[in-house]
Amino acid sequence: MPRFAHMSDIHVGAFRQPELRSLLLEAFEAAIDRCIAEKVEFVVMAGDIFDSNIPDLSAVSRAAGKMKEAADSGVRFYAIYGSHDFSPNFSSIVDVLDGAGLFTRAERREDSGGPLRLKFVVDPAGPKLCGVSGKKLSIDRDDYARLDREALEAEQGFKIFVFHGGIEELKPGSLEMMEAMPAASLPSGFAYYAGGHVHSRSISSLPGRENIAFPGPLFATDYSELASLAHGEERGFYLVDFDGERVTDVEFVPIKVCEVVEIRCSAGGKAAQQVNRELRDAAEGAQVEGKVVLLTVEGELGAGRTSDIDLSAVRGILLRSSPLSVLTNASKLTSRELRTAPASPEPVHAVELDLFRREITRVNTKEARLKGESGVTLAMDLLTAMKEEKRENESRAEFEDRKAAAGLKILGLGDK
Ligand SMILES: [Mn+2]
Repeated sequence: MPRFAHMSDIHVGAFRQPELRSLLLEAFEAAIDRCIAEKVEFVVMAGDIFDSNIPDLSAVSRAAGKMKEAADSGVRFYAIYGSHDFSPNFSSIVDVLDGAGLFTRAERREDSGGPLRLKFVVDPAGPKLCGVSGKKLSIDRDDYARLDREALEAEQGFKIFVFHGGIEELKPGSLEMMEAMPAASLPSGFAYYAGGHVHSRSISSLPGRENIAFPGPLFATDYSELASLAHGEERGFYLVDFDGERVTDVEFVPIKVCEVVEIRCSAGGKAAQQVNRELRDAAEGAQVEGKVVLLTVEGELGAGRTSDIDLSAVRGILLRSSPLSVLTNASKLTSRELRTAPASPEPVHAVELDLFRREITRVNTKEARLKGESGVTLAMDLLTAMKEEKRENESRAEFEDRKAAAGLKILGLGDK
């Protein structure tokens, strides 16, 4: 029985730490090795193969080398862009690999501005693939609004639709804020819907649309996803058996490249020295050799400042037992002392407000909300949003996306 593999959201190039970048590549290599061993006809990659449009090139080179190895043993690759590796203005590494013949883009548009027509790519084993790439800030919403679904539904044969976006009816509870589209946006009657973008594994069927699958990442792409690994979440990809007409079996193939452990300390109501002591004790007792260690401190300190928490000392203790990597996260640590500090108006804030109030009278527009005090509020909100800084472990693309989305939301131009 012929089979194909479905992966997504691999995010090659994610993480600043070389050892984590390397683990991510190991996961990719293990997945491709398994595809070769299982003699898959082809691999469908549903977007976000890379963490940005131009990721770290040594990571790209290692990933491309593995794909070449698979290609040499007869495995074909079909890919679309995701919101991370797509760029509206610049070339993406996906274009480069497409140009080099390493994979085939599953999105073939015949776009003349009217209805969006897609062409099928026919794999030598018979399946017909088509898809819509994920783009930035839902430019793809317009694609689905214009999509000529009837033509795609009329096509005969074993069809796979490749897409990168959440489905409203299937959104996991943990991602309820995620922007999603109704299942009706997808053409009906395909044998398999190879989805990406949702970093949480699921496969489900809805009326008229069977096998809507999201494999999620092969490893992790940030701190919180590493934490889910520590708490037992499995990551991997789907292996799909098919006959000429339909899917006969879908198997989840777990990929595990390392152990991840989390040392979590709640600082709630405690003094800084006590938290330091607890952290040191936890670090002394932890079995961390050869593992990725996450050190999470959260909650509101009862006494002392957040800067009194000495994470580097705890890190030092952990490093003595040869872990693969130690990551710390105190982004949810606050202190009562800081919160009850006298609230004096921030001088910078006052200066900005004053400046906007003076200048708003010169704004020449018919839009009422851009004028007067509401215009000032809008300008202040926008300025605050644009001052946001890049978070630890956030990629440049994620950061830019987040910032642009925040700006559009304030302007009332998007709801992401
Ligand atoms: Mn992704």
